[in-house]
Amino acid sequence: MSKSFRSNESRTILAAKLLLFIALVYTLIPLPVKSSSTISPSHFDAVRAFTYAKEAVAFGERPSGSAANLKLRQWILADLKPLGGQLSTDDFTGHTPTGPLEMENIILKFPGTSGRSIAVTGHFDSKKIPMVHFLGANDGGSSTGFLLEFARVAAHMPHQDDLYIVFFDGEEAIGEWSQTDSVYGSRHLASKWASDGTLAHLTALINVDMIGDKDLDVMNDGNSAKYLRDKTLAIAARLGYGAYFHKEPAGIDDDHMPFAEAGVNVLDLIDFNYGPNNAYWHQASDTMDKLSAHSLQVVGDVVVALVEDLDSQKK
Ligand code: 1BN
Ligand code: ZN
Repeated sequence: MSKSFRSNESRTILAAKLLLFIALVYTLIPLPVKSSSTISPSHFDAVRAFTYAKEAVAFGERPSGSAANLKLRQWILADLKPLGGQLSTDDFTGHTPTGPLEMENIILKFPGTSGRSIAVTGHFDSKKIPMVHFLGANDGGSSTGFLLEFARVAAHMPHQDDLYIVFFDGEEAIGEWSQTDSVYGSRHLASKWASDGTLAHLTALINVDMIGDKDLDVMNDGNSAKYLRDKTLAIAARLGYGAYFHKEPAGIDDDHMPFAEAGVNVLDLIDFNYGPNNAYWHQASDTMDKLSAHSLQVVGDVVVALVEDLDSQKK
């Protein structure tokens, strides 16, 4: 047995021990957890949407015309600005039962090349309810958080159509909900877009409302276009989210209606079953603890897939 053979042998053993040590170290050190936003920039990050909703709700009661509503608008605009795209405001006077109120929709557009457009919308105002500290975490907060995160996704999404993200003011009625006392922002924008020709290019408008409820069950709104409802159900089933979407249609009034009445293909995604017997709706109990990031993830994934599907269509 030569000396060199023995040293070769010990070198081999040493190398094996070293490899074993490296393998052990690798199994013991945890890999950094990938945040969902590092997976892909066009992935909807519901934790971010939830945080945005919480931040919006922290502005307090935010009815149209209030100081908090104005501050919230400034905050939304500041958040959207770095995303690029064409950011604008649509200022108008809402003629309410208690007098005129200055209101403002916020519009972000990512122009495409197809000559067609898709809009994703929701409201940021909260209802003013006398004697009630109404924060509207789900009703106003969830749509605001959702749209801020969707705007970030849209900024990274390959698209042929113009993508519009619209934050409506004045969704809530000042008094009793009626045709003339409700959806001030969407009525104003539908009329404006009809006049300036934008509406003629709009192939779909997807409105979200009250989509943060922990116990998510999204309506199959009978006032929405059947083909958009069917696409939504098919996408939800494909993503494993079928259980969160009602199959039976039932109609509901919301910010999509002025566009539906103007002939646009619309879809309203709303969970109008908030708390036992809808007990949290328009109540002081509509607070952040009733919401979950998972519900925002379900709706976010479905809306992203739906927009991708609609955008890829050759019409
Ligand atoms: C949704 C949230 N809505 C108001 N806040 C619209 C609505 C109004 C739904 C009346 C049902 C009845
Ligand atoms: Zn409401």
